Amino acid sequence: MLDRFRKLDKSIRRSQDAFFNRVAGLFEGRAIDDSLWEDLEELLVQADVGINVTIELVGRVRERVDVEHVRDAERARRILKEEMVKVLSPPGQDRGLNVQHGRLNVVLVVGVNGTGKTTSIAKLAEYLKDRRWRVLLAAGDTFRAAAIDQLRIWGERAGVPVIAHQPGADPGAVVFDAIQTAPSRNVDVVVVDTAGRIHTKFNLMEELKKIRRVIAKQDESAPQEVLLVLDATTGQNALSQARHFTQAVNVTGLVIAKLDGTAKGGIVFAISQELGPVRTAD
Ligand SMILES: Nc1nc2c(ncn2[C@@H]2O[C@H](COP(=O)(O)OP(=O)(O)OP(=O)(O)O)[C@@H](O)[C@H]2O)c(=O)[nH]1
Ligand SMILES: [Mg+2]
Repeated sequence: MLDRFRKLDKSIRRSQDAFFNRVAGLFEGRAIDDSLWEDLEELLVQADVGINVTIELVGRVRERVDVEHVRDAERARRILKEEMVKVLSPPGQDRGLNVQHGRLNVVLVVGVNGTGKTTSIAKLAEYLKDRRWRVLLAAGDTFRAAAIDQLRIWGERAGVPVIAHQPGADPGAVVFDAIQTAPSRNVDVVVVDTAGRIHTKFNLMEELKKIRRVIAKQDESAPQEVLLVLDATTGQNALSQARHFTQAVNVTGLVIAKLDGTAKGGIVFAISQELGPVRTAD
């Protein structure tokens, strides 16, 4: 999944400030010595990777560099990349997005305000549509009229239909409607947008649980995916968000938005170490 999303992600490479570029840049024209490892550790910690993951990661790379008698920094950089990918997506656990033909798949997208949920849904819709999945978007963020319009515009651009009710309507009713409508439109995947919510607000999290229950009532194996969208620039608070949303609605995957243009995207490594495989969206 990670690799497949990476292919979408040209902006990581474009941005000179981006975390991954800075890591790569560190190895250019360098000898492999203690100062390289020190600089790498410093960069990873500054980027929110977290002390524990940094120590483990750099330790593993150093060990491989020793064992494999690596002398050039470019090869060391590639080893680091491999080890970073392993943290995000341990071998054997990269199961991809859990969507299957021959059934209705529901993807519920959650997260705090402004993290990039709706934008990531647009990217996901386009990604799925390109691969011949029939997608329907459900405008479950009924909180603001602008949120409904935003999803409609993205839907139009991606060429996928959008089910929306009036602003202020019950999000559960929108989701119910979308799932009911899906079979007659031969839809494979319903992607549900939700209003941004603060992870520590009890009522808001209860509302999210209710949306989840409406989905599960139609089909107990749904939602097949609950994707938590995190803002890469958030820092350590993203860990707390991940814990709360996981507790409330059983998050199945993480989407890290806004990785472009930030030197801080390292939080994804700390989170995936604690909570499992990550998906990036950019
Ligand atoms: N640079 C960058 N900006 C992004 C990305 N994703 C979202 N944004 C911007 O972040 C802002 C919020 O994005 P939305 O997709 O509306 O976020 P949201 O989580 O749906 O917000 P709410 O529905 O209000 O909670 C917008 O200005 C987006 O253009 C990204 O991957 N990179
Ligand atoms: Mg939104």
